[in-house]
Amino acid sequence: MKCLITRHTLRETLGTVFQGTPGEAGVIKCKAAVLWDQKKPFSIEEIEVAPPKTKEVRIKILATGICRTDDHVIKGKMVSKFPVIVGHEATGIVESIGEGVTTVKPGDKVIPLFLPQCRECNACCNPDGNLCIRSDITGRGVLADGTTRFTCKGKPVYHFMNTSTFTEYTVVDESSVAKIDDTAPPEKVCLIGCGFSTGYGAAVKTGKVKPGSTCVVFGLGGVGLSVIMGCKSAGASRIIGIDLNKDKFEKAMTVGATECISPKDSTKPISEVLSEMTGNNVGYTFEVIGRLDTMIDALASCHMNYGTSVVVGAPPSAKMLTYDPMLLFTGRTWKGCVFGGLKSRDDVPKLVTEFLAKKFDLDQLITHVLPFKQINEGFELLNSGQSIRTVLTF
Ligand code: PAD
Ligand code: ZN
Repeated sequence: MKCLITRHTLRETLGTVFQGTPGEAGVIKCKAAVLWDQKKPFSIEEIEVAPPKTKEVRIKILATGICRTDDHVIKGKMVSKFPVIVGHEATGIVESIGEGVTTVKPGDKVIPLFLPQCRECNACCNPDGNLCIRSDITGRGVLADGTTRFTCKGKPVYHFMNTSTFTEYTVVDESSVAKIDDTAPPEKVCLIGCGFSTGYGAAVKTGKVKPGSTCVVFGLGGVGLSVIMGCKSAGASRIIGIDLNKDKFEKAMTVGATECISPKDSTKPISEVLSEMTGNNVGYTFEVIGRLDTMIDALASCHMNYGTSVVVGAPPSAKMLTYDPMLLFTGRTWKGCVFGGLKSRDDVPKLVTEFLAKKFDLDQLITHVLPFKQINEGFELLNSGQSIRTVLTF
């Protein structure tokens, strides 16, 4: 797709790069997939992308993955303002920077971060924290200064979780972008911006899976498969995958599951089935679906005393959970994590380097690659259960 860029000339190298003084780039007109309202398809529109203000970065997107969290916005399960540009799992090239930006420069290959790392707030300063105060998990839909950089047909268009990657160009705060190795393949490492890191981190960082343990993963989508990869790399000896869709089992076994079951195959509660299968020895469970009933199932399925259960699936907005406190009284640990508990700006470049060193394989997660303009088809593949990750390329 062609972009019309005003006020400055372009250089085509790895991407489109503004060579002038920080803060002096012009408005970019480009194509974006706009969601005008919930429960509506994406509409490819021409939008205006304002230049980056102080401490902001404008990025040309090269590739972006489709994640269930984007679909939660379409379905109204996650709070958002409309119109909005969603998408949060991408690789891009820095096109221009605002004043005061020091950690990236035009031409750098980067991953936008839906979980920022300002390196100043309590969560960023605590070695165990990662939920930066600048995170937009409540759906404000604006950058740090309280405004948006997108307009379409004269109307402001909202941002999504500090990223908005279903567009040829986006603007993010400097705290929401990490420079990565220049040689990284964009259509693969985009998954490190969300799905892979969320799942892998949930196992190694939040769950702290121990060697020799038994792990159970509820939900075998892109994030669940990444949990399996994390459990395997942490040395788990048994990894049981659970999904209603048995078509997901083969891939789960390929990435490290030792067996897979469907809750539909037994009339007994899944916690009993798992207890019988393992001799009552499930060390870790991970809920990677985003449903209240499976969050309780996962909690009840880990060992009543030394088990740990991690909520990874995004909870539906404004829903409450009722559970028997005896589940916790006996000693279980119940945790959750955003972005796998990882510190985004520190850990994303390291994961890219580990990927390049072949420590893990992202190809297993990518089932489809489509041109950006076929975004609606990408979501149909997700909703029909056919895809793990579809990557859109520009
Ligand atoms: P996905 O939809 O590709 O995978 C979910 C899987 O769960 C599918 O294979 C379904 O068949 C299966 N499933 C659905 N219902 C059930 C059920 N009742 N019992 C068993 N299996 C079932 O999604 P994904 O892998 O992209 O994302 C999974 C969740 O993780 C989703 O809620 C998403 O919003 C969340 C997420 N959280 C974070 C985070 O930072 N915590 C980041 C990214 C995604
Ligand atoms: Zn995601």
